[in-house]
Amino acid sequence: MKTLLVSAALAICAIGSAYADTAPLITNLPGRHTVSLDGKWRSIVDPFENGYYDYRLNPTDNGYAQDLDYNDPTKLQEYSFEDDKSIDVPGDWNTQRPELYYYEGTLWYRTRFTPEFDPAKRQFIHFGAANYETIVWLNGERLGSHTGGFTPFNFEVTGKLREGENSLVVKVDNKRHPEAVPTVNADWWNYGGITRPVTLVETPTSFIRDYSLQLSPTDKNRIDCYVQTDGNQPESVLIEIPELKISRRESLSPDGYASFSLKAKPQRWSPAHPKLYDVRLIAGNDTITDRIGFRTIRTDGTRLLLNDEEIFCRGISIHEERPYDSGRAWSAEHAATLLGWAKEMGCNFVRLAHYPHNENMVRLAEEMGLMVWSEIPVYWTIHWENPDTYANASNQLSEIITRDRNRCNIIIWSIANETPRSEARRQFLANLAAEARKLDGGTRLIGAAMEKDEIRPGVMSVDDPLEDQLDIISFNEYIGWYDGDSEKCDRSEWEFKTQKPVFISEFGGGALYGLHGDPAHRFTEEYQEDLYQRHTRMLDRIPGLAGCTPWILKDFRSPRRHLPRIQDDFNRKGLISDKGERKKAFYVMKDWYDKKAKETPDK
Ligand code: GCB
Repeated sequence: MKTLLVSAALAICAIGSAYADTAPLITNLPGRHTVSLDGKWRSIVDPFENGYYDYRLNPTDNGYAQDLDYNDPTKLQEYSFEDDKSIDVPGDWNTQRPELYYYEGTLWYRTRFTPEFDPAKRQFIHFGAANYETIVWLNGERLGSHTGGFTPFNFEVTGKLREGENSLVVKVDNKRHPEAVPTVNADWWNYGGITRPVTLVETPTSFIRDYSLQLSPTDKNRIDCYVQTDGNQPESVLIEIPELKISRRESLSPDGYASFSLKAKPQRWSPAHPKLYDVRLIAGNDTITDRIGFRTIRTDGTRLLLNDEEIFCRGISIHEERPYDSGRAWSAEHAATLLGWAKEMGCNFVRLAHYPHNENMVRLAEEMGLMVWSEIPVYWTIHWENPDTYANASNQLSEIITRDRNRCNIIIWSIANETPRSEARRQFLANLAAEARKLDGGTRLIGAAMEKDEIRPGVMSVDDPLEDQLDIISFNEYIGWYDGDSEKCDRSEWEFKTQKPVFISEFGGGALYGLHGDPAHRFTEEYQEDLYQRHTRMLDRIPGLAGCTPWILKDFRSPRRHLPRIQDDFNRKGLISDKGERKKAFYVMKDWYDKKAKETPDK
């Protein structure tokens, strides 16, 4: 265990990669001294990237990043942030202005802010996420760049902040690329912009950058820990968990690292008792706080064991979209509504599809007793043979594990969704699975949304070599929607070669809320209701079924859905409409989950 944790910490120290020309990631922002930079920023829409490339297409820092005021008509200047429209940060740009609804390209953001800061301390600017490629300048000086739309990143600005007004300029480009992660084709809206909060973080010269406290997977009376500080190192770190009467001082190595174990008998976190402990870490002048839960998760044959007791995952898939107006969700309020709907349906589990969701979702789910499947956007036709594509996926994986490693409710890291089978893909995903295990210290399961196979007429299974890399047999199947009609559920039987928990990561079908008719007619609520009724009966016949996450909680925007008056740019497979109305199938799923909760109660 110790070696695993050491290598995890070393891996996340790696900086300056092509995908993250950033400072090493600072974790647990809610537990630190921070100032929000959110609000109304200025913007320039720049489809030809005129503010960045000169007319020979050479990149320059001398363009819009310089944020010049336009007040001297004798000089030639062809931009100004002053007269353009403002834009909310955080927030996708697509739902803020009608002309940006389909926009894919570069948009420049600018804020001017006057921070209170202590020049004797260190400062960082942290982004919760920006989709997809981001370059950042402070007072005209380039701070760095980041690639990937759903993970956090930060830049050190110590010694770069001015007393008085500062200019922060951010270029965000959400163009799709074949070699990117995700690639050009996906079934969700490519919301662009600074989609999560921007924060100024102030720390002492030496501070606790990252840490891990997780129950040992093999000993329920042991908490395995590491701490990584940053800067001129203090000699030791103090960890306190007052409720467990733990107060432990550990020496730090010359590079600010300590790895150790604590003897403890914590009450374990579970959906029925989502117990979290107040934790305090102190190193030198730095103190941070967190609330951390402790649990184990493992498999035994086809059973999924949370804290050594069998659990059935009553789940639902969720896209990160606002509950009532379907832009990118980011706030605690959005999370409370979405997760509240999941709870209302009887869920104890959520699949946060198809990319890492904002931290509010994960943290609130933890408090509400919802287990989480966390996913990176390795989706469909990724370029398996391209080493840059791998480096990009691996960077996103490492950033999300770094952000969320202390969230005990995450029990599955999912490394891919419906990817076409090939040897190159197998190798790519085997490497990612190994990385996830290493970074995580082995405290979670590895999954992926595979696809089902009809191995004989009417007999369903999964025949995918990727399964060898995974802890569960997790897959999407759309019997009754993409595969036959609803009655196919009645005549489908299931068998699996291996003894692992079976997890259906997607099934479902579309319905427009309020469209009623014959259960044989697609897109009526009755079709979806009938499909769910037959489906739940089929689920009852699947050997080793340990959970499922039907597709999906709420209708979501998709550029692939063009049926007028029914889809209108929405994927209608939600059990709840884009306006928050429950469709009939919502209640079918709720009834089935009520039954499952009686059969396998949460402990
Ligand atoms: C899938 C994908 C999901 C789509 C869904 C659909 O298999 O994983 O991203 O949105 O099907 O509705 O077609």
